Amino acid sequence: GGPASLSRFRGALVAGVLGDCIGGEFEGAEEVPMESVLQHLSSLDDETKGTSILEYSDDTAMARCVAQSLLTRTGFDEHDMARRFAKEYSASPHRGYGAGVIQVLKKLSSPQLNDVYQPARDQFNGRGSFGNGGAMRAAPFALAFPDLSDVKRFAHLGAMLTHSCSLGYNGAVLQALAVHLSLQGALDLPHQFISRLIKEMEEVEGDETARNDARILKEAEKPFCDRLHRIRDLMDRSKVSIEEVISELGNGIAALHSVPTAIFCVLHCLQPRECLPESYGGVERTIAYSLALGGDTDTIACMAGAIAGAHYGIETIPQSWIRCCEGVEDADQYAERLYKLYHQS
Ligand code: 8NA
Ligand code: MG
Ligand code: MG
Repeated sequence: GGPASLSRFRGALVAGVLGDCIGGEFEGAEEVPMESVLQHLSSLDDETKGTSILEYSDDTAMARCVAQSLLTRTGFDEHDMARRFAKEYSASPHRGYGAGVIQVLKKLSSPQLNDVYQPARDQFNGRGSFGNGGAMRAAPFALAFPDLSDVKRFAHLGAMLTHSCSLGYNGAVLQALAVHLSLQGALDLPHQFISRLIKEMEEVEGDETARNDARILKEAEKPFCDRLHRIRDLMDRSKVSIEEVISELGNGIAALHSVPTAIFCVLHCLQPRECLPESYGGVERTIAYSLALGGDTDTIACMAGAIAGAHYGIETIPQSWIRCCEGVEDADQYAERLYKLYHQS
């Protein structure tokens, strides 16, 4: 479909869920041979295996809350979103949440709480979390607002409910920007896509707080911009090994070590790759490649899946994958409703 078509909206949310559900198999694994990835993926096509459903994790559980809140409130409402996070956590606490964020989610359910941003600010001795938990649920922000400055603003605030360190919430801003630009067709010109992200993040990371956090954590002056430049260098190379991607960009639970990685996975898989079956479409290539990096595979595949799905659209996603993942039908409905909200405003 054309820019901001319904197919792209559906692709974004559905492929995000698929990345989470399918990627759970390898979460935390240090090394994942491509052979194991392809075996896992071909088992999804096996009709005889029948009924076993791959469950979604914290990534999708929280993205659902974001989508539901944006839809019900027709925009961003921090109290409503915080309530949904807390309620979802207490209803299903065993979805693989990060060790720190659980404390925030428990505090958010207190009826006495006035400032919904306070529990997140209290994390890690007042530094706030830099985990990728804000970024993993950022895609719906990209689908709710046609204006790029709204996407940045609300992705930031939505992440701040649990992640108050700039290295956490700026990962969410970057992920939302990537999905938003992809939705507009920006991945047709990959080099311009990355330049645009650098331009936007230059401004985002120019902020006093971000500079301060980067200094304290001994990162580059503008950490996400630094990684985006590394992505550009890797894109220009004819061959890149999995080891190099991991050492340059990371595969861990910090937003800085996973959001740029997810963006690279999408860019790297825009063309067919030797290590992947020729029959694969773009979303399949992107998710398969993300899993082969190991580490926080469900979250990297979820984020890469959302960006890729916004580019290729829903039609390219195999039915066999859709059938075996929990929560896909809901994601598809949220996408349709967000599409209407986006085009209304
Ligand atoms: P979070 O906010 O609890 O952060 C995750 C972890 O990052 C924390 O438990 C800390 O170890 C570390 N961390 C974050 N900020 C700081 C800081 N300022 N100082 C020191 N350490 C810090 O949770 P989240 O929502 O960001 O979750 C991030 C990822 O971890 C998600 O992908 C989620 O699925 C989870 N997770 C990962 C694994 C795995 O094996 N990779 C397993 C279970 C859960
Ligand atoms: Mg998860
Ligand atoms: Mg994860």
